[in-house]
Amino acid sequence: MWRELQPIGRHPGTGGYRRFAWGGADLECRDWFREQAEARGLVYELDRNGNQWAWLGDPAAGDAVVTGSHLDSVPDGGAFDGPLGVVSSFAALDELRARGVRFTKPLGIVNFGDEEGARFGLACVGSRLSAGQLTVDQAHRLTDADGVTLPRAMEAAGYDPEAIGPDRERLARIGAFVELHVEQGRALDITGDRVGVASAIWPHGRWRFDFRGEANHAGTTRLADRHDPMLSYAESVLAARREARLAGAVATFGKISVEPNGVNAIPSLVRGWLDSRAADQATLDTVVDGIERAAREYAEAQGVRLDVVRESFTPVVEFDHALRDEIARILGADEDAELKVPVLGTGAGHDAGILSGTVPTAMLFVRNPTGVSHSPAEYAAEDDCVAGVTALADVLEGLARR
Ligand code: HGY
Ligand code: MN
Ligand code: MN
Ligand code: MN
Repeated sequence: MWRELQPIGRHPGTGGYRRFAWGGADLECRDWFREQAEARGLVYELDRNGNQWAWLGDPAAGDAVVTGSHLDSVPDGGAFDGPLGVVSSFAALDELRARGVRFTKPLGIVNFGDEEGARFGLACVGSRLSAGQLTVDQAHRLTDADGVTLPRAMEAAGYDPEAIGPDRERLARIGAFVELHVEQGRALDITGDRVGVASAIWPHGRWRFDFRGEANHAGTTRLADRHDPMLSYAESVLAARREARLAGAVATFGKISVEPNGVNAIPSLVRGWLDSRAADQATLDTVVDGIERAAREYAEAQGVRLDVVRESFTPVVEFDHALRDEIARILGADEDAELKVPVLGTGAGHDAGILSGTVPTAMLFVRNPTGVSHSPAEYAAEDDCVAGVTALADVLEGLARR
């Protein structure tokens, strides 16, 4: 199975790790999902939002136990963020069959589409649409860097964009959703554990800072006469690091676009996208307000106009405590429920976070000794991956029997 993970994770389709929604490599990963499902005699389904499902038993019976994750990636992401959860789901099913487990409830495996939001800028599009957290109109307006809208991209991939919308009936038939994911940090490496259980997802969001200045000649314009948005942007990046450090939060300007983007032209417009996350809402608000306040001061000093748009936001997700504790017991908590299995929070968003408002949801993390993610350096050792599969199989067996 792990050999299979590598090609899926390092898809050669578009330069290795570029598995963007509805693009070539993403579609080939989707084909791989369907092949894996059909090879196991599972009933394959594509839902109205392009999420893929593989069923053992009839989901209409309800109270299904579902596991899975996503196969798309960020630009030059890693081989494990997403694919590890999907591959482990198929491997866990194989293990349960090998154990001779009889399933009293439907068991589902899901690949949620467009989790990273790398192409259209919004994370978890597939799960947000199904959970009704993204309207059809908002989704139809999503546009990529080449001006291709989500509907056009879906159509080009042979999917019907008019079909998208809430899928609450499908979600109502799920009794528990468990997403296994590579840890995007080093907590398990520090405690020396192979597998952990998630407690919560930090509140996080994406803001677009538009700095509008005055295009001019880089060589002939006196410094005193410049209204250079790049300067205001650069000072705002430093402010983001300062505000985050002060608050014990994180803030990243990870994406920028410049117009006219010429080496010898003072820009007219610099767009910077901020990703900020914190352990609680109040802290996140403090950090982002601080960054915006500093950015406005810098812009004013340069005679630059600043507009800030909040493009997406995910409130704190506290995973279902009863399900989390049941999973911890299944994974070996001792009699007095002292959790042997580490329980850890995460700053990374997940489809499980989106679903948690609708379905009892939990997450398992697999140790990542590098702690690195959203980079080719992301890693999970094979024996930790196998431990993750065994843990997931134990959890699915326990939940399918309750
Ligand atoms: O951005 C995130 O936290 C997730 O990997 N989509
Ligand atoms: Mn990710
Ligand atoms: Mn992920
Ligand atoms: Mn996820």
